[in-house]
Amino acid sequence: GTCPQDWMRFRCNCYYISSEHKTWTESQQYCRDREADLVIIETRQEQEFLNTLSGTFWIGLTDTEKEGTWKWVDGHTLQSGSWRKGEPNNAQGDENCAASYCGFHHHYSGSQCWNDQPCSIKLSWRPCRATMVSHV
Ligand code: 2F8
Ligand code: CA
Repeated sequence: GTCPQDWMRFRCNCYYISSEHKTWTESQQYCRDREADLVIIETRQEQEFLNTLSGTFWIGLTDTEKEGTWKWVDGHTLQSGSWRKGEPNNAQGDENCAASYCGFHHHYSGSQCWNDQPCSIKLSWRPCRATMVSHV
């Protein structure tokens, strides 16, 4: 299989990283326009791969539908998250989108580094993940 030009491959998925700032919803639209979606982190290995990219980014996880029930963009309910200690805290009652800060802030070190944030803030970059295009 192959990934499109400028996309990175990890195992069976292709990842597109952009440096623009966008809100969670804008980021998702950007991904969907590319037949992808915000990243769903399915394994520890995938989280570790994303950590090597060392930035702050939106992930495809939100509790907009029902406060406290975190769902991936494919509709699955989150089983076990990698939240930072004390998160998600729904600060100011307005934090319904999840971001990963692993490898970015020193105080978000280790692998427990997700934080819920207002969906309206603009994060610097986010990975889109698409299933790898395979050629038979
Ligand atoms: O201390 C954690 C806390 O830090 C900030 O609030 C003060 C974050 N807020 C924003 O990013 C807007 C919270 O999400 C975070 O929980
Ligand atoms: Ca928070």
